[in-house]
Amino acid sequence: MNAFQANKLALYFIAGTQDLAPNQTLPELLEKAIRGGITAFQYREKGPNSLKDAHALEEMARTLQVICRKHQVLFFINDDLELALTIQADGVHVGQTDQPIQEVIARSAGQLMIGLSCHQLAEVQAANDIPEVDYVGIGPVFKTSSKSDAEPPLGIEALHVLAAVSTKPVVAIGGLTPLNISDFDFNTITGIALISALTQSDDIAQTLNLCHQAMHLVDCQT
Ligand code: 3NM
Repeated sequence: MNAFQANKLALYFIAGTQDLAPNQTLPELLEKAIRGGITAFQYREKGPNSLKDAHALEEMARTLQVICRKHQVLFFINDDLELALTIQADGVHVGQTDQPIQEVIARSAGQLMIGLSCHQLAEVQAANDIPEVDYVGIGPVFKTSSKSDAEPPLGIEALHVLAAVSTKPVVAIGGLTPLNISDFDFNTITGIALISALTQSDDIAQTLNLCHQAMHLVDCQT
């Protein structure tokens, strides 16, 4: 991952069918988030109410990928290496209990960027030793309602301890809002990943604008 791509981890939106409110659609939500200035998107179908049908899933992934490409937003697939390879996504993101990272590396052979979730020191240190891992997701920082099997919240201090150990770009995740990221040190944290702060926002542009301000990013709304 080059510096240009790492910068694009700054505002990282994650969503799947399970995260939608009754009258939302993923393409519409993604378009709104892109207009608000997100720089990366991860398509994540997981848990109750997620899309299970492989054909429908690939079709949705391709639709979302087209939208991301049009706006130069990085497009990641969560925990589905075959789909990421089939559609030539920008990257794949895996957790510690998903498909083993060495398998992902062996199969993707430089075709995909790779993100890995880490929750503790040993995992961050192990990721440091794997050159093919492009960035780490560290969390959950706060309590989250979007991941039923989430680890206990780390809190801000532990997040920063882990981020300082990481030699990779760090994307913080879990319960993040424009308000609670204001104490983050964005010299050590490259980006923030958001699900519910955006899927449950009444005004996505405003929410992202507040994130921009908290992160001291230059305004990149379109
Ligand atoms: N991964 P929200 S927490 C998908 O800790 C995910 O690895 C986590 O959703 C981790 O922004 C999480 O709604 C859910 O809290 C984040």
